[in-house]
Amino acid sequence: MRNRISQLCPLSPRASVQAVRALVVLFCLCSIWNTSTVATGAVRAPGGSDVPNIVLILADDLGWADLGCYGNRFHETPHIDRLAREGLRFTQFYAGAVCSPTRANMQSGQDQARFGITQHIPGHRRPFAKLIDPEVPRHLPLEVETFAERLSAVGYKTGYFGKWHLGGEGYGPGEQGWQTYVECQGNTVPPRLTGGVEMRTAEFLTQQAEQFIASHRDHPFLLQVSHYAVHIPLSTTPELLAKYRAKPPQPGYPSLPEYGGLLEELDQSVGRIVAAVESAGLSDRTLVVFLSDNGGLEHEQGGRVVTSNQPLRGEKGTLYEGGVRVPAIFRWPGRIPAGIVRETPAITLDLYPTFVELARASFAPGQPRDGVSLVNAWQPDSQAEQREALHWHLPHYHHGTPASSIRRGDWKLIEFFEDETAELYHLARDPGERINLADQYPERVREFRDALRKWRLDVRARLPEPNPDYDPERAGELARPQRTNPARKTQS
Ligand SMILES: [Ca+2]
Ligand SMILES: [Ca+2]
Repeated sequence: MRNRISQLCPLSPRASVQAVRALVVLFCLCSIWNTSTVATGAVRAPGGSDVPNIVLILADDLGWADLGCYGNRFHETPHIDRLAREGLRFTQFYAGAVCSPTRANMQSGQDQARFGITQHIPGHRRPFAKLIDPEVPRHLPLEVETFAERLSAVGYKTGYFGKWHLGGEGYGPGEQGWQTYVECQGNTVPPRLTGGVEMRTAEFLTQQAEQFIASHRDHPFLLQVSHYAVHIPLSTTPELLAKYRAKPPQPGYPSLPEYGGLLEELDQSVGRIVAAVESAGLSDRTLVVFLSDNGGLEHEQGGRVVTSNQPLRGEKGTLYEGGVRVPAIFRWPGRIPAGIVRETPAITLDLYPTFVELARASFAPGQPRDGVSLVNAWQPDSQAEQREALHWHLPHYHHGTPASSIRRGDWKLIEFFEDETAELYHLARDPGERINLADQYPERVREFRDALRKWRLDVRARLPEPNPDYDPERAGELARPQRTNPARKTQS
């Protein structure tokens, strides 16, 4: 049985249509929810009782420096911090620079540049900027086999709750292997979707997750909870707002009460989802993964300061570390030793092969695999880098200008398309990317740029082009996407 609620922007005509559709679905949802989930779980899958349940909790726009276990002293995140104490915390885990690219690579196990989902869907454009950026497809292709589809094939029950951002009607979680799903956006869920009163989204998603876990305790399950927190527009409960307004700010840190409260809502949700796993008696059979989909947003468009990724440089929408390095924690009592901290780089692409390996599922024949399994990361002797390089391709204007980047070992190069310049950093000595070493190491710059160009050709990455309407005075102006020519641009 498939369920879907889609709550989109109230100003969009498409949203109005979907809201009406969602209202209809809601009545179905309320009446069939219990039967759809309870009826699924009498026996464990043929794979055996030793394949784990997998719970993936995704935060939205949560920054690398926002959590207590990553050093923050203003926010209170005891439940997420507890996961870190009881499991594995990565210090150099990466995602894409914005929402849809990360979600595309997570679900597909392939770099998002292969699909052109290198910007949030539907993207935005700057008609007078120096470059015209490639158009972003409106959805993840259905023919892509997601990890939910691969785990479904070996008997897992799959549930998806929250933000999707990989396509609208016909391209949602239900079309990509998620058997039970509720899709919603925003930090509140209106009464017409809850069937009662307006509800905080974190609370709503938590309730869906608790029900799903309780209903599937006797069968291997894959659960993804995709929170909207801590995405703007910021809001929180009156109680949490008052609590954080009364709290002394952390010196040198924005310490926004609305942000702190919203993050605490997220933290409480994590605590309750883990409690649901524990009360179902599934702790030692359940991998819980918590991470963010991109780096923290430091500035809203109007200039308001939101959070800080310090000591990292940059923010969401840039390829500096603050844009792509995210918190990531794995907890599985009895299998992952408590309190491990890994500095080995890893990336959201790695979740797919990790889950396929743990579930004893198989990869889709012929489908590229761009990540590596992280199961080795919690073995006692594991420190080795398993891949040659990590790559990012962001050929769009977001909080920076169009760029690509590559990391090999401790070295990272960012290539900017507007002026064809490059910056080179040594992340171990300079994690804040303050000292550009490009002039000192021209050979390394040449080598990295060649490797980046070769990778872009391999994944058929789309590139920006010179803009004949370029106007330096108006370069920052935004326009709604209206282009109709979907011509695929590839590097030549
Ligand atoms: Ca995001
Ligand atoms: Ca598919």
